[in-house]
Amino acid sequence: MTNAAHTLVTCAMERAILPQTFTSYAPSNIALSKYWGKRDKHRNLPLNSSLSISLADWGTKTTVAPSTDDRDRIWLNGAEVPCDDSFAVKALAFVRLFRANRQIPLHIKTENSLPTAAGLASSASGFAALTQALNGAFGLELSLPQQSMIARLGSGSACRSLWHGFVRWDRGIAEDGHDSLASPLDVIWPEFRIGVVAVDTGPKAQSSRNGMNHTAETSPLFQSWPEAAEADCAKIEASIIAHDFVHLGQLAEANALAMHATMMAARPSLSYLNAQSWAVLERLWRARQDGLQAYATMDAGANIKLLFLEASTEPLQEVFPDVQVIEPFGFCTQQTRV
Ligand code: 2P0
Repeated sequence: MTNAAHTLVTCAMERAILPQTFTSYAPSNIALSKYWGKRDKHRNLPLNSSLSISLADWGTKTTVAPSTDDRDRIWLNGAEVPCDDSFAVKALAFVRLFRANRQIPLHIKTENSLPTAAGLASSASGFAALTQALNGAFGLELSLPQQSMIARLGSGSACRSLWHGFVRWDRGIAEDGHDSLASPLDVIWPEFRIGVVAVDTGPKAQSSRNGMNHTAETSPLFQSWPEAAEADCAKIEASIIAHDFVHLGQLAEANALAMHATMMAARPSLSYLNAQSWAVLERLWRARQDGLQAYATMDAGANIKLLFLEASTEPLQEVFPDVQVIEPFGFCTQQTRV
């Protein structure tokens, strides 16, 4: 069975130059309409489309350079990682896609600007930045949509991290995955804000990949998820285009809660949210009754992300003094060949 992304990289590598040092940056992203469940686990092809907002300067910077000592080496946040560490294994397996069977040892340096205390996953920005850095280092000149398709093989949500702003990942229908890639929405919403309320910053007990598969395989509620999530995605896109914040917030919060409901109904039950997460949600719901215009979304972790507009920043900070505020449209891009 063919894999469109794999074929694309293999063909592109036929015109590769000898690797040159290249640095790239990709933002992390948070889904407003979630990806949860795959129709193909090997190609990371989703059952439903999803839509995210990128997190500006919260992301990953990666440098790919030719090896100076004839072997692969990898660094994370300044410290060298052993090649048998799970982080290095995943990254090097992805790099192997580009190298095929050729001997091209590389040095890879990756740095996350996501505050550790925010407890946000960095695999989306990590694989997006690595894809861009490999594309640059080998002079492949792949387009961003092509890179999105390739980044998806590292981690599904990485395909949405090739752009800033709102990004939609179309599920596609092709078996080889050539139509399952992301594209940016032509919408700028400078007042849009994300607030991160950190609840648990430790490693999660269950990876999102395992949690997603377990839910799809065992949860009776999962049967209705793909169709409902596809409909949510279309409605959320329409509310963004219309700058209808209340509708967007209501839909995004309901979509996140529905995703968590499918997990809770899994057998055995799965919950990434803990008592503190629910306490934050209850505080939000009470504040909303008192007039605060803010909504929540939650992923495969205990932390709560709040959606609000600039005008609500101060009242929101009164309710959540520790909230970390992100301005998704206050970004700059970095991409340099050294
Ligand atoms: C999302 N999540 O749309 C959803 C919501 C978590 C909850 O994408 O197996 O790490 O590598 O494709 O991309 C996290 O899943 O999973 C994720 P793989 P990934 O953001």
